[in-house]
Amino acid sequence: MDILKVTNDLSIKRSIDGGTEEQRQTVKEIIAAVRQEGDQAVIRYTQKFDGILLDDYQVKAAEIDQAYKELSKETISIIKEAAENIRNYHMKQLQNSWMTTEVDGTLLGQKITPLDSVGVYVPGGKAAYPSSVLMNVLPAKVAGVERIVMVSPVERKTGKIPAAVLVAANIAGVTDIYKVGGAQAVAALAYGTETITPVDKITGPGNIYVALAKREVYGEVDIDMIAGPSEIAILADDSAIPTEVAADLLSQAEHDEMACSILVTNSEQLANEVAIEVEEQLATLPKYDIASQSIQQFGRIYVTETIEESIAVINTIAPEHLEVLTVNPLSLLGAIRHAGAIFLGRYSPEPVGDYFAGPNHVLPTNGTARFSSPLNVDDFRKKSSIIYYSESRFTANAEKIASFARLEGLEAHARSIEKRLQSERKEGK
Ligand code: HSO
Ligand code: ZN
Repeated sequence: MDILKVTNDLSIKRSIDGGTEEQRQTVKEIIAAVRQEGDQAVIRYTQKFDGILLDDYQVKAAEIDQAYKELSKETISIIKEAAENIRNYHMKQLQNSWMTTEVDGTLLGQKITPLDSVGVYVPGGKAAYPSSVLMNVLPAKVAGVERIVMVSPVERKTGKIPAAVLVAANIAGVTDIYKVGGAQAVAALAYGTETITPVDKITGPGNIYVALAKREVYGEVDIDMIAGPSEIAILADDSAIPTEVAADLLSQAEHDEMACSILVTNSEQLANEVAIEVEEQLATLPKYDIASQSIQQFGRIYVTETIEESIAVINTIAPEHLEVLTVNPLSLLGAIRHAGAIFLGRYSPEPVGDYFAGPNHVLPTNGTARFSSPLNVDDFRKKSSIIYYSESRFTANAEKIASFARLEGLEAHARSIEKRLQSERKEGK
């Protein structure tokens, strides 16, 4: 891992793949076919891309029972405990509707309503993470969404969705599960088929075809953010333990060749020791190929003069995950402005948050923590404004409102107000 001087260019932006023209065209064709032909197209594309012929692609209760049997009691209990922690954390995010009452009888307020239905996409292959099932489904559940459906492609060799994914979905309270992936699954969620009733919002990560399909159906339905590859930044001083810092950097590197791991420290000695340690630990990782490419391309160590300078670097990067490994991490919290999730101290390495602590692991990447937040309950609820004007307040303000309307040249607006004034009513206009 290279040790670098802080420069003006701290950018870690790795372009989010916008796909090729051919890929975009393919996705458009798939969506159009699913819109027109429904299930027939879903089944055809699943056979073409996943090599599996499904006649009925809804997961049955017996398949879920079977999935529970394939997991140990310990595994099931760990998933349940993680789900409980995630549920409890997200319950704290719930906001109430509110209403203010004025003495003249006027009411103003905000009513909060959950979305009716949500579709969660769970990718197949190496990224079929049961933890991500919990992280996408539970905020929707806590928000009060009634129908939460999950779609996921089956594994080629078994023809099934992995047992742990099915069990996590069941524990989190998914309503229906469908064995379908790719752009055809996104299209089915957005437009509906004979089997799938359309949903209002689609969340969850996927490959380039899934990302392009989500972009394509946005507007017809809502979508979550299109997440980039994972990233971790560690802010450390000379109290940090090099073996632990190195292990934490590698924990993100193993996710993806494009994942990004950065150490920012005011200790040159720590920087040197971590650089050596990363190479040593890397060699023994089962995911060596992925992690080594990630470290080589996107691994960085920045050394600054002071810890304040290190914090400034962190705020510029706005990392998805930030670990603070300093003598007194809590004392630095106030100065940290931009990070998706902040892990404080030695006993809060990032995997604590990936799996168990309760906060969501779906986080803003690519510097977008400057302006966006982790997936949360509000992503699955919406607000309606409430206006109940009393007669006296209306009368007191009618002229002003009509004038404002005429300022904008909107005479019909002005008349809508004036029709309700006493003088107008008497004249019977
Ligand atoms: N660190 C990933 C989430 C994850 N890690 C799932 C393990 N499983 C992105 O926040
Ligand atoms: Zn992770």
